[in-house]
Amino acid sequence: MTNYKKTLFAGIAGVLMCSNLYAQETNFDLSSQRSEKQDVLPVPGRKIDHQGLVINPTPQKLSFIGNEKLDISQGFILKDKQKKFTNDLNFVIFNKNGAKLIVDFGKKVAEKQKVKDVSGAYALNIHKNGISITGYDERGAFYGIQTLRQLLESPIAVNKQLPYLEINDYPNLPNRGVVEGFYGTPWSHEVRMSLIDFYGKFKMNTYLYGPKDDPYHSCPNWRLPYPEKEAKNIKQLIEASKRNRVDFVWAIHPGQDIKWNEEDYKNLVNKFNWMYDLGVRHFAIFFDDISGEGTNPSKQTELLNRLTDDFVKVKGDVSPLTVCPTDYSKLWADPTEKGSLAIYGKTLYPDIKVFWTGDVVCSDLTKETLDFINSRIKRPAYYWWNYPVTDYVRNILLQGPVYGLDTSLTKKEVCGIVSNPMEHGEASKLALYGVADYTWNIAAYNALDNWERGLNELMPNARDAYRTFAIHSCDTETGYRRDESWETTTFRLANWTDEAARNLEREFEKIENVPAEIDKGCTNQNLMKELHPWLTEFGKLGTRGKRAVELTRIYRTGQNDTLFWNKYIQNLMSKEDRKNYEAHKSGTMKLQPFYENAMDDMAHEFLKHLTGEIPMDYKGIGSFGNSSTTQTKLMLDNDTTTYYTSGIAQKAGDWIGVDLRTIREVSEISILQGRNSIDDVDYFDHAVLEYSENGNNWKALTGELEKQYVIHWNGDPVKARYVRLKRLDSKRTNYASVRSFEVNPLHAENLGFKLETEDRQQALYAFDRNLGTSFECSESIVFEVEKGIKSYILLTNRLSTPLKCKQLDAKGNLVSETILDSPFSKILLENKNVEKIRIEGTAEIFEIIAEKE
Ligand code: 14T
Repeated sequence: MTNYKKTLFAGIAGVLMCSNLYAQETNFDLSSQRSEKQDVLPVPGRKIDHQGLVINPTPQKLSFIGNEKLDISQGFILKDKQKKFTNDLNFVIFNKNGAKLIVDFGKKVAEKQKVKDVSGAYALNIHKNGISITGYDERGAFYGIQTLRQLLESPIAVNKQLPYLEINDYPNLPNRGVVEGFYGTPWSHEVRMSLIDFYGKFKMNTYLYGPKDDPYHSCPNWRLPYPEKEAKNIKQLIEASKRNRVDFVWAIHPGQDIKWNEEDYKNLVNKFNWMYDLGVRHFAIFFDDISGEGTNPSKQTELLNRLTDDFVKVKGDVSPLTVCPTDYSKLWADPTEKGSLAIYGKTLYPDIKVFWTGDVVCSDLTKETLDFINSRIKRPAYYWWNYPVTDYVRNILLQGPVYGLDTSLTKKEVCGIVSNPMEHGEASKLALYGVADYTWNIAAYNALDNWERGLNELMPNARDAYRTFAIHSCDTETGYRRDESWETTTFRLANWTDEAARNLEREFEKIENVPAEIDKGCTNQNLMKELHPWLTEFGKLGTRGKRAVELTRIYRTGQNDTLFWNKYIQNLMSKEDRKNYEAHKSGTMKLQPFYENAMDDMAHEFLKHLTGEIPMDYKGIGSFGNSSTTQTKLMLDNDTTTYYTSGIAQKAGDWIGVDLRTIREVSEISILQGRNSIDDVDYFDHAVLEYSENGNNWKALTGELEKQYVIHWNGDPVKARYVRLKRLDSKRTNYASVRSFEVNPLHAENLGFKLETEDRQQALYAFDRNLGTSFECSESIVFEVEKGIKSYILLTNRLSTPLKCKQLDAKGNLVSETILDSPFSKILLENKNVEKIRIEGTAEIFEIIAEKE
């Protein structure tokens, strides 16, 4: 792996997988360039009653003729005028007494039927003499056949009768499909084959082959021919593409180590020739995500033009090339006359298609972004849509509606759209069902309705369960934000109503049952395999959520502390639970936050009820789009290996802080910035520490803190409810990350009594008035009894073995010994002579609360 690639991987992995192995090697910091905006827009459109007739993509024109119907109970007699389609019609029963089915194509016949003169256009007529399909070209007739298949699969055909109708249909965009262009495990051969059939079925005509981690597509082996097995597979993909009238476009990604010399030019031509011999007739060159010499735009266009002259034109049956420029997004493209895009516009042959991802890497498709790019490259851009790709959030599965694509666009502005999918090919089909619809019939595109239909298509026998999973699996949490759980209303403890609680509980119950239902109803084994780890976690989230609602009811009765605490710890996530959830998460927008907030709020109120004082747990806040998500908990979890990260570039005015829930005397603050303290880039390198009573008026606690990962302040107490670290003037555009943000950390010296245990620092968490922290006691903890105390409440997690509680006098003699076997236990002091308590055993202790006489 080249150094650059390592860096790039780290960019992606660093963002999501908390790995920063290579993060310091870079001088071209990609992670900071991925500054997607974080507004979550609602899904447009509405569900429609299709009255038993579903065709995807939505036809341009469909009209019923009268009320009459064609009887198809005897099957069909086929007139395949150009003898091209017998293999495409295996879904119909042939019978010499059947209804007539005529299939033909070509300019002349098409003109007669008023079929539009674009590739893929067709007319399908059902009338008393039978059915006729007329394509503008072979592809058009094939699409007519796909429409027929869908008509026959529709409920309107159950009685073996089809209504008389006329369909006149054509695609809005000439290039529609998929670019296998993600980082991560490339699709398997089997999944690719299944997807190619899917493209054909839904009238997508392009499959760009360019998986970043195929070494023969990119570095290091782009110069070498494919080994035999891979070559055989590619041949098969080309065959499958032909059957589906899909253009198989083979892409090469040579930019990281290409030399602009004759030798590498020959290497490229040789590779293209080998691919040509395997059957490739459509080629693309990707110059994305590279650094160094390869990025030179003049050399890039020179290469493409030369290949057009020497290879494309010479072969005669190769179509014009496609290119992805290094400046594929507005985020870092030089907009000036001297910029690479302008150079493309001036020098690149006009028939070469140029990719563009929009204003950022993962962006919505807008007229504005197309105006920007088209005016520079002097042609309608080819849109590379980075959705539903998840290579930058690999713990997420995107199952939401396809939206964010302007529905007033035409081929004058965009020559085509390819979707970059997830490494989970089968699970990407739901999104591709939408892309197919949008690219075919842009003005009629109805995002929500398309998604509703897609769910049916993918899981007809477990549709409702799949819908439940999908509606809660839409958002990326920190990347390209998407609406999620839009039918679910959650609430905070303070806003409880019985009705809202019952509704939410019902939803969580549904969620709990989803894994079993999908398991039973999903007939696509490969899809099942991809979904499985997410479904498992989703089911658990259902149980957690349901229990959180039940627990809230118990909490609200306020009657039984022991019962509440037992149920509370039963519903807490263990480290292991969290790890598993993190690896395959869904419900990040509403469901998991509901659980987290409910549990935190109840813990807070419960401790307040036991102590009579406001507990010390606090909340993360900040200026970033994800500042109010549960992500901020990662800086308050006493684990410096986990961190909150903004997930978007930092800018002027940004800040990260905490809300102490009430005004307190603050005398000490400790912050660990960055993902680590060695050359990390994700931090405020010019910052100031501030406090406020009301969140509006802020006062500084420090001067300018320059390049400080570790920030520590103590001084005369100030009254504050809010504390924050604010960015000052800086050129930095990295993410901002905080590992730990402590206010008034508890010190053993300030406890007011003595504490003896193997790890005193950790043991403080048993006395910090915060149920969000705990002490893992492995042997024993001994603490001094303060004057005026009559009893203690001990709050622990589930106990695997009972604890021993020894009361000792001043000399260390045993006054009493009792067994504690409940997570909620009370220790009553035997007499005034007891000076120490010794608790023995293994337990996670959340809090030890002293009760005064
Ligand atoms: F070619 C491009 F249009 C493109 O999008 N390239 C990559 C693509 O392979 C990847 O799947 C996609 C989504 O993560 O984004 C591009 O790769 C990046 C872009 C970044 F800004 C990788 C890391 C980045 F920081």
